[in-house]
Amino acid sequence: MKRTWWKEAVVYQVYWRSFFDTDGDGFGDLEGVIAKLDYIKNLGVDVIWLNPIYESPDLDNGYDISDYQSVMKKAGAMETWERLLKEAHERGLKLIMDLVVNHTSDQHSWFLESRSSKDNPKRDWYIWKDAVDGGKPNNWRSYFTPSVWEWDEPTGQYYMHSFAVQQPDLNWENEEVREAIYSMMRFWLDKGIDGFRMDVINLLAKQKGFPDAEQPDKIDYLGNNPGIHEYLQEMNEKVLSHYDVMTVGEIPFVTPEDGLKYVGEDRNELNTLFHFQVADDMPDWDMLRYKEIQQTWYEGLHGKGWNSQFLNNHDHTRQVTRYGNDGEYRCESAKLLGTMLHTLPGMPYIFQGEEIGMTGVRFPSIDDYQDIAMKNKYEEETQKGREASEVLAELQPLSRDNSRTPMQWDASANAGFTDGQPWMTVNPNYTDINVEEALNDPKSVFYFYQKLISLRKEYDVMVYGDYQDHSEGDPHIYAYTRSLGEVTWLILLNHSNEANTVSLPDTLSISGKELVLGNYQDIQDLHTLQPHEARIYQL
Ligand code: TEU
Repeated sequence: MKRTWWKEAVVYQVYWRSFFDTDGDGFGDLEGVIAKLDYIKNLGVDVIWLNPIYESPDLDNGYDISDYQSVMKKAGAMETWERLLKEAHERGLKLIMDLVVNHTSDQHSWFLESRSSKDNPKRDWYIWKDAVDGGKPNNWRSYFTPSVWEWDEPTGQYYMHSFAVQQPDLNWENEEVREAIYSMMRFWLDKGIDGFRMDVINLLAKQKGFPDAEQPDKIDYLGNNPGIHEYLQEMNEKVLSHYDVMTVGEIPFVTPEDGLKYVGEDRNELNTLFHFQVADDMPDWDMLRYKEIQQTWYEGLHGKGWNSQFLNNHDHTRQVTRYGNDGEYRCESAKLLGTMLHTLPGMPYIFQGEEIGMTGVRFPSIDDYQDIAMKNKYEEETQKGREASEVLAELQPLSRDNSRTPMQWDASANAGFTDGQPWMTVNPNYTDINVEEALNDPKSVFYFYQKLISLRKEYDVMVYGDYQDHSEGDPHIYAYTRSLGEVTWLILLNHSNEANTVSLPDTLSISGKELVLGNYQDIQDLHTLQPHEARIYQL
């Protein structure tokens, strides 16, 4: 496959509001990201993905944008953002921005105009429908509410929102909308950014005719609809192809077969994607399913398109808590998961704090939570008469706030994140798990990640090597090779709280072979992996 800079890159996601606060308002800010650029650089990553920083009422943490071309006051000023870009580039770091164009905030001037009257020129910029039989146009559910339709009394129509009521969906069928978005994209690209992470980009095209869904709760009908590829090809031709940038599309409900349509190199749409088969099919770890997902995506994209690897982000519970061991074997587990993500085919994404093995949280009361998705669901369920404590317990494990607690910098008050009152409660384990601690410990998760990333720079087998699973059917051990030319690497992972034995074919004998990296100081037995042990061999 053609070699490109972004295929070789490791991305670090900065959820700025929880990263580092420099002005004491309790929110992280862009100045805080600048202050920590050397830390990010030291990890060895190549690209920063910055969550939305645009002007916003901030009901969905910046994913409800009211002005695409200005910076949210909480984050800083345009001048600060420009300095961030400059300082990142000076350190050889690239910067990609979140592009949220399925919807805007209901406070965006476009929507204010659109809802002002039925004959406003921007009426058609959003999706307006008449009532059907005196009720909603169809039975579709939104991500955050029981219906995608919200009644607008003054103009007597419903508008569509795939997320919160305050996030109306744009009408991509309207050419003026598309041109307005393209011009906004050029605005940021001309400032010198290095690409976009595209929020729910496969939702832009809606099902023709808006028919009722057979299973309204299974909201996959919101995405991958006819017309989506025409929009993305147009966006590519009119905008992206004129810049040397990378794009990663957030693409829920996608199979490898459909995924290729978005990232196939001959398709001129996107470079790479986040699919959610792992997150959606595996509330808890399921090794057999995970291997199957890796296998089908590898076969689907091999030689034709590029995948991404991640297990957590600002929407998904921290990986050691959700999928690994955040107790006794927290460090081993964090290193094992890191080894896996950095050695499977595709670009690895690190979510801030992952590199020190940060964990999820369980707050005692719903009032301690901020996540609009969780709060709406809590409302919906308790209003049905369900026991509040039961609903809370059900929502806690996957609450998006698990990953949104402030970055733990040191053991001082508020984990060194802010001098003020943090916008979200700090995880109480910050006294043990923090950056200062990690940087002082040569055996920390941080230095292990640093090593993984530097190996990627040194050995292109990690990036371009063919993949083969040698552990099919094993529920704990994951053993696979990556090979490129003469070089073969064997990765052995024991994703278990118990020791387990590996059985390998003779062709993959590890005796006398070079151990490139491992997460245990001593190997007790060559063919027995200790709990959460991870090893990389060069054969
Ligand atoms: O998230 C969309 C989203 O919720 C899904 O991609 C979900 O993670 C997937 O279907 C797996 O279940 C994006 C943003 O990341 C999120 O923070 C925003 O709230 C949302 O879009 C709306 O903009």
